[in-house]
Amino acid sequence: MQERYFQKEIETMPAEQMKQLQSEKLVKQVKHVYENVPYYRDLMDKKGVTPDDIKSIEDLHKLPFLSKADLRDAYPYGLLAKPLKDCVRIQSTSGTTGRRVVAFYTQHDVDLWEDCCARAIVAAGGTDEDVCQVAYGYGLFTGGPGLNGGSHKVGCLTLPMSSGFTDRQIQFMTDLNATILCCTPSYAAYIGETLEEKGFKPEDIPLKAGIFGAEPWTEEMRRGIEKTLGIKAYDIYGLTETTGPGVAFECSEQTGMHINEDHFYAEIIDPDTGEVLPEGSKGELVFTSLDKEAFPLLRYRTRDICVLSRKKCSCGRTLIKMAKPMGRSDDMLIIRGVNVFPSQIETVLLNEGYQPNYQIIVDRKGNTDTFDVNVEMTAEHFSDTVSGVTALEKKLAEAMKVMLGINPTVHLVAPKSIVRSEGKAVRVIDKRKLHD
Ligand code: DLL
Repeated sequence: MQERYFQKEIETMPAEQMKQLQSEKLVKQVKHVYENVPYYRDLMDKKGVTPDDIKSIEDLHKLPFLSKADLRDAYPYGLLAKPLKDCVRIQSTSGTTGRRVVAFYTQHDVDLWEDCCARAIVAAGGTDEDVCQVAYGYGLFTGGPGLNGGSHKVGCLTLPMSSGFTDRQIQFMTDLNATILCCTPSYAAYIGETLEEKGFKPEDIPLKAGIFGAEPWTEEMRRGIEKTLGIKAYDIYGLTETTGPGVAFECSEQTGMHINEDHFYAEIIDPDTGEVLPEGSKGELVFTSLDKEAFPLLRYRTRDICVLSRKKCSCGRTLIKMAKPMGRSDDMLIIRGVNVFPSQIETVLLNEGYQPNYQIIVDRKGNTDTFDVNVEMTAEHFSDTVSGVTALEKKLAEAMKVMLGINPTVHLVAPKSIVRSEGKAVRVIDKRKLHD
């Protein structure tokens, strides 16, 4: 099949020309941020760097980093670089404690984000003849809105399903002959399992491709999904802070994801020292948005551990590639597609009058994550009836649901029964095998 591109000139641009484009955009972007974001201007002043010091992409390393802690400190409007009247949308994801990350978009930002998602859909073989079923969550989560917009740009008939209601997903998929499915890999596996239980064979399923991301998944999982659904499964990566899905996307070669580097410049750093590492090294991925207007983060530390490669790709795209993320340099977990920080659980426990003696246990049954939190009972909360304890567990689980957006099963356990560690407390037991 002849390879198709959504924006060929950019996607196949020679590296030198791309560098030139990135340099021009960066110089403008640094000025924009310095002039409009006092928070970042202070960081630059403290580092002794001014916009005049940034003459090309080679000077990027002179700029300070931003991290989730900065987003928390500057919450909610402190990193906004455009007047509110120019902003048209927010999206949001978990913060490390009670404050969520809120990202802002101008219409220009929404457009460039949707272009990125459109590139991903076209790379997965999508055209205006396709029926694209978007089963990522809609709302504050970026998955649904991002792929919805990309699907419109490609001209696919878009089914804005959101996630869940699996029987309804299957009904629409089969009645309307959906050809592309966009959702988390674990939900794709679940849909596949349900179709299989209902007696569908891969050849009865109209799908030809899937665009799956937002959480780590293995090659083994990819093969399983491809087999049950009878499709080719493509990875897609992104994060709310930079836009959402579509920061990077897989092509037919399926050996890593092309980064949309005309919009997002990627660096790999040593997570301990901050030193920029050469191409091919494993380290923390850092992104600079080169042309976003409202929420243009410069040198944002993603905490995703990854490797970059400029090896020639058979699809003809020249965009740099990132490997599947290989883990994180912080303690963020992704449970059922939702980002969870242990510190969020701790915040809830303290708010509810418990001690921060807890343990999170994550496992996977079939294709669904299980999420249990053991919490030590305190003297003040003590109840000697089973119904009393159940009510307390339910109340805690509800408070955690409000903080996290997903439901844990809470177990109140005897005081001092959670093993005390002599070093760092073991807060998380993750029994899933998500990394190859
Ligand atoms: O998960 C955006 C997204 C939506 C990506 C739909 C792909 C598809 P956040 O909720 O901000 O945004 O979570 C971002 O999720 O830093 C990674 O740790 C993880 N992540 C995202 N995509 C992948 C992937 C969305 N393909 C965080 N593989 C990121 C592994 C991923 N991890």
